[in-house]
Amino acid sequence: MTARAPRSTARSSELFEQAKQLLPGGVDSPVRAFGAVGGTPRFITSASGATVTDADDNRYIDYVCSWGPLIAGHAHPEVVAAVQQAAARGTSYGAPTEAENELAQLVVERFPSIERVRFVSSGTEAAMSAVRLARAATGRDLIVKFDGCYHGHADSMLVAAGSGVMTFGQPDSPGVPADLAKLTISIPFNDIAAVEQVFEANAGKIAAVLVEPVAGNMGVIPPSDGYLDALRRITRDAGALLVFDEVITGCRVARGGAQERFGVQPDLTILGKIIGGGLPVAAYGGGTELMEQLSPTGNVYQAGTLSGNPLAMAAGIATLKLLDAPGVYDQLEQAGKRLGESLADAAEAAGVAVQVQSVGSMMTMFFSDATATDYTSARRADTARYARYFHHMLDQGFAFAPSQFECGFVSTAHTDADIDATVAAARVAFDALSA
Ligand code: HOZ
Repeated sequence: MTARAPRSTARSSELFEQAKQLLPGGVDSPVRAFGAVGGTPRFITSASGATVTDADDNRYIDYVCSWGPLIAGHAHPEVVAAVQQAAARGTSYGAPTEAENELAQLVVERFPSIERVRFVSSGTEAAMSAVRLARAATGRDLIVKFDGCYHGHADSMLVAAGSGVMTFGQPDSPGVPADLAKLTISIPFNDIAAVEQVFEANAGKIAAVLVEPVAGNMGVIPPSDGYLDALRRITRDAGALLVFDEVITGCRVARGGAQERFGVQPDLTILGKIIGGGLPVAAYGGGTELMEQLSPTGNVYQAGTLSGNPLAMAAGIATLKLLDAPGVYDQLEQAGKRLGESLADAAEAAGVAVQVQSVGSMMTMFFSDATATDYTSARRADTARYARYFHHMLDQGFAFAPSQFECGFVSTAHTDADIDATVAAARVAFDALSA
């Protein structure tokens, strides 16, 4: 299915006006409101493979992919069938199911650092629970994170955060008690000296370092050479836990996530998105001794009515099985490379300064003349120019994230023809920007 250039946004506009009378800002998650790029968010009515269709019957090649989970494309027949079959057997039991064992098995065989896994319903919940476990296990309170990294919206994590809070230029949120925020120390990403200093200044007090091993919520910023190894060494020496937030990178940048790709094993891993195949699932996992400190074996409490939900487990199992087909990760890698390199060439030919930063099938094109290595350099990107590019692409039927500071995703449903059509549209966009 190809993109079809938008004819009208009348119905989406009408729905957005209606939504604003019902939902704060008309949305359930801020970046979707198009605040950073202007214009009307498209209300989606259906999706299939690499495309989404909106309420005005416009069709877009989609690089948002529900912000990452849909690595096999929208409404993959095997995922849909698995969810339908599960739904027919009941939508939730509040009791253990075999499907939880099956998805857990698929997770632990992919991530050697994970011997036990606990399923929850969102990345926020997983990160919040991982922090609680890390504090309990170490008997320490301080958490270190990195400016522009995002670990969901739990109070302790909304400190110099990325994602929507970065998009809207408000890295902290009212409502987070100062006494709680002061237990989170945020320092620049990709700066080993800053980590050493923070451990020196807070000896014996740091429970954990949380990191997106490839930053994806300030746009894609890969770790510099040796950075993740340094985090591993410093945390181990200090008796602190290293927590990889692989909500985006897990099962994406390699079968076993960033920890496989970069060869660094964390103590705890936070997963989400792909392991739920587009349904609300996240998880945290680690070694047996650590994870068994959770209730009911241990006394660190965390629970959830919809945890391990059978529909969500079914979608996750079907998705992870699809990813085990031969050559899937090579295909994703090649598709990411084709898109990234072709966009960079097209921008250069048009004289538009961009930095295409990608790891496998996740990518951000920063409108900037210098590489983004951390929050400060990411922020130098020209967001107004990104907004113009975004709308030129949307108008031609290609949907990217409505913020400079998010990533785009390629799925196994994106064909070479889709990517070539995207690059042809980008040439038009770049020419318009340089005119
Ligand atoms: N800013 C979120 C992704 N990093 C957006 C999630 C959503 O709106 O679905």
